[in-house]
Amino acid sequence: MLELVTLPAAFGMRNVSPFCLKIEMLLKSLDLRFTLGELGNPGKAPKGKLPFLVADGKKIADSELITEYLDAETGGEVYAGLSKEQKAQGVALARLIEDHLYWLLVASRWADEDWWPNVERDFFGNLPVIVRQLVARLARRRVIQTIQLHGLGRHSLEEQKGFARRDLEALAAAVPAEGFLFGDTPGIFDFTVAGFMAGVYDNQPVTWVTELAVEYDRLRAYTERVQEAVGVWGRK
Ligand SMILES: N[C@@H](CCC(=O)N[C@@H](CS)C(=O)NCC(=O)O)C(=O)O
Repeated sequence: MLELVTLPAAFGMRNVSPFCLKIEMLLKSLDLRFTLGELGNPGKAPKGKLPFLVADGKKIADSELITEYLDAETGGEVYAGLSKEQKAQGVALARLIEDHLYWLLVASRWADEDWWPNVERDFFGNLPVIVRQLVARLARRRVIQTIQLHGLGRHSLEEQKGFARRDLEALAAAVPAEGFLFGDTPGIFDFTVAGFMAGVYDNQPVTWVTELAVEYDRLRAYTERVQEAVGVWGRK
């Protein structure tokens, strides 16, 4: 039996982490038996981030390493049927989403003064009142420093919106108007895109990234189509 350890529900989402949702979709599509576990403090995960997968008593951290593990365990089912070129496109899309647009989503939640109280409530709300504010503020400072180190945090909000718009435009052009990226059924790279966009479209209340993303009907319809096809939704 496999256990996928993810963040608890937040912001109207059952599974709020795009990396966790991607793996949940993948496990379901591979027809593997698994349970979902929750960890409120990612600092306690093997690499300080979620998800991790518990398999045969071993903890595998990082969604890409989990994907590689599952591919090996299933005899190559994860990437089956993908050409070298398709895999290259999928990896490029994953990098765009997970190493660029993701940080803008993080900024829209953690750095936005108006949105921040939602993070404090949903991520830190179950801590004792006496330490809640302190722990939340320290965590916020660390996340804002990380976005600064990444580089995107050094831009003005208007400039960040420009970067997000160009990412979303690229994604909207990359996904098909019908069906899935590379086949008749959704695969790992569809789960990467849709797992991420589900959290952009459905997080409550909307962030400034959501406000930009709703302009892209094709991307929204595709995100719904993938969730529907695999039977896994990010929202509650
Ligand atoms: N490269 C990792 C990224 C995972 C990640 O950033 N997870 C976030 C939740 S969406 C996390 O645990 N963040 C906690 C932290 O950075 O302290 C993966 O693909 O699994």
